Amino acid sequence: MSSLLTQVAQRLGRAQRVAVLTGAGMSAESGVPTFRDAQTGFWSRFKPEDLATPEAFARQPEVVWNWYAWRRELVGKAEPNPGHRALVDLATRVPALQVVTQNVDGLHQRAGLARVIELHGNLMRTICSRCGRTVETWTAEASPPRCLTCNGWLRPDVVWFGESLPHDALTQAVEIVGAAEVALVVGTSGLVEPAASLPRLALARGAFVVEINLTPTPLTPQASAFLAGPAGEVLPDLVTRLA
Ligand code: BJW
Ligand code: ZN
Repeated sequence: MSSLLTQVAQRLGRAQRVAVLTGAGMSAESGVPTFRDAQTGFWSRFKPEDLATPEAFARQPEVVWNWYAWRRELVGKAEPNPGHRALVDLATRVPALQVVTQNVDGLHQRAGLARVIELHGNLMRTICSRCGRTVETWTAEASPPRCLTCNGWLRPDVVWFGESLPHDALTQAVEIVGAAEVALVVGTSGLVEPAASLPRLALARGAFVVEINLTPTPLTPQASAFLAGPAGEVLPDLVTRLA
């Protein structure tokens, strides 16, 4: 493992363009449960895949709104972990490094990364499900609260199953991953499309694709290197070896 880490660090040290694709495992050590982790307490009776859909919101708007309100509070209290901070450090050492995240928690930005491509939106933003306006404040009288402009239900500004990803974010992600010499794929199960196809695009374009995860995923057999371990330990270790 230690010589593999050194080899990966050497690749990173030589690279001009590095893309980093992150998933929920990136924030696990900040105390944010991953998407496919068992939920705790009241929410253990629900499957996230069943809540993160427009159909669930139409059927049970109160349940879906309250689930996101609970997660918003959790993320608000969470802090970036050593893995997030290592990527900020790495960004200062590589000529062009771009993080593309599936996470909706904003922890990369809070760690100090100026530009992050968010493929699945951001939990901390709220929009109107009818007129699409971004809404900053609302009264907590109803769950979900109503838009003051059009009376539509408010919802989190995230991408649910069956919804399109933000066009610009996806276009930029494809460009960046397609042009990268090294791609780090951190803490994602690789089950959700189209994000799951990005590492394969990098491989097809000849990039050195490094997967960092606790457990193997469908990408692992194709990855150029698999670094097993928590992102909050592997990433700082990797950056230390760059010198
Ligand atoms: C650690 C760790 C540590 C833990 N260190 N590692 C092609 C084929 C089949 C289906 C489709 C297809 N194209 C589109 C679809 C449909 C669908 C889809 O992909 N379905 C699959 C489930 C089969 N995709 C969509 O609907 C997308 N829209 C779209 O494509 O529009 C056009 C279209 C629509 C319909 C049909 C065809 C085309 C939208 C996807 C939106 C995903 N949204 C969510 C919810 C966001 C809001 C919220 O958070 O509530 O995004 S779903 C959820 O999954 C969330 C995540 O960003 C995403 C990915 O999850 P992630 O990050 O990989 O987390 P986990 O929990 O799965 O894995 C954690 C990993 O970390 C694990 O591997 C752990 O081992 C690891 N780990 N601790 C390192 N410390
Ligand atoms: Zn509205």
